[in-house]
Amino acid sequence: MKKALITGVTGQDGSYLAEFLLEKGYEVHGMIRRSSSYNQERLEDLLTEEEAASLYNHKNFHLHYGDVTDALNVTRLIGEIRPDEIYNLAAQSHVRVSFDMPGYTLDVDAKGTLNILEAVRIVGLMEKTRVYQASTSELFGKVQEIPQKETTPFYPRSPYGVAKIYGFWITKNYRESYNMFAVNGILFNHESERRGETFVTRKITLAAARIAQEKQKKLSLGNLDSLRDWGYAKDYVECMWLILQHDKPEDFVIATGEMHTVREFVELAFKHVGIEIEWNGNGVEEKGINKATGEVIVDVDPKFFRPAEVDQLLGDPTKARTLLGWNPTKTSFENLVRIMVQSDCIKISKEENVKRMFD
Ligand code: NAP
Ligand code: G4F
Repeated sequence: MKKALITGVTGQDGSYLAEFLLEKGYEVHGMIRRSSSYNQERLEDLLTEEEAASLYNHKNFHLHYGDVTDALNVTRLIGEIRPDEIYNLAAQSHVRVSFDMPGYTLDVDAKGTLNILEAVRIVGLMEKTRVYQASTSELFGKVQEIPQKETTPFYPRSPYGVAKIYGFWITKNYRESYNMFAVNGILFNHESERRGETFVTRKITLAAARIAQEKQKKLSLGNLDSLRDWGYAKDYVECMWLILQHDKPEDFVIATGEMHTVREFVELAFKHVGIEIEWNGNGVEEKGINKATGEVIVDVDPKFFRPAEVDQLLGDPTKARTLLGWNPTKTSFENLVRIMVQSDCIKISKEENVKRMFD
């Protein structure tokens, strides 16, 4: 039985990856941070009702307290678990927040990656353990060619992107210096019903669900013109695994090869709840109006603008399709938006039912 260690197991990707690896028969170890409040909601889906009684009783699933910035802890955990595969997904992953917390983002996203690689070296697992680093399309930032592929030069536009550049290069450096199987997945935006609520897609689908059920009046957003290559997180975790099963340690771009504006995402999300949006005005004055009622339900708030923006991202998944046999269009953009809106409509109506019980 193969052993995998996932850092960032409580995040969107970590929870899907843990499910995926358990299904493949892995013994899965996840690193969780100590928190004063419960932080394992995304993991609950992993468990049967019986197993849910105690997360720690799942036969092949083990959680360990840890933090990637704590080199001692990381080294001890890797030395004790001796994993065949490490998926380093832990990150301060919010681009806007990285402008407010550049130092912290550096510690987690850059130094944290070094701590993992160095731990593998120190405990003598360089030949055994394969390391996956969660790199990102934010490395391309101010894009130098369209679409972006493995050979496209980087030009990051945020403290997050800059910290992740260190993670990318230190992973490549350990591969070249120590002959380690250490690789980067350069993943473009991927979303799901488990996406954090302050990323734009989830903010939109939650708002569409709430506005349709009259629980919210208006959605305020930043840059509506921004273009992203959005895929489905569940499809992308499969690719993380495929990258580590490849016969050679290589870096891969993972994307759908299609991009859409934030505005298009909004239109489609509201269409799924039966609301047609008409746009009026430009820039900060732009408004999204409910065609049926004439109400303004979307506006622009400059507080959501970024000091430096990544205007567009479009990935070329040819290498992953050809060498890994991965299907980049398994879940279409339309279907992704539908899945997310549907899930949020159910979530909001459940919350409402519970609230009614106490009214
Ligand atoms: P996410 O939902 O924000 O999850 C991040 C995870 O990292 C959470 O489990 C978080 O734990 C954990 N974490 C944060 N700081 C940590 C620390 N110091 N030590 C240990 N764990 C820590 O992110 P995601 O969307 O799943 O993304 C997974 C990875 O892929 C990240 O590295 C992200 O930068 C990268 N990535 C994501 C995308 C995307 O579109 N989703 C695209 C490219 C790359 P808590 O739950 O305790 O906060
Ligand atoms: O959803 P976002 O916050 O994601 P962003 O910045 O693209 O970063 C995500 O994808 C990266 C991969 O490319 C990951 F590495 C990273 O960890 C993260 O998962 O913003 C998407 C776009 C941006 O251009 C932003 O300016 O949407 C624009 N936007 C417009 N209004 C907004 C909003 N973003 C957020 N979060 N909130 C808004 O109200």
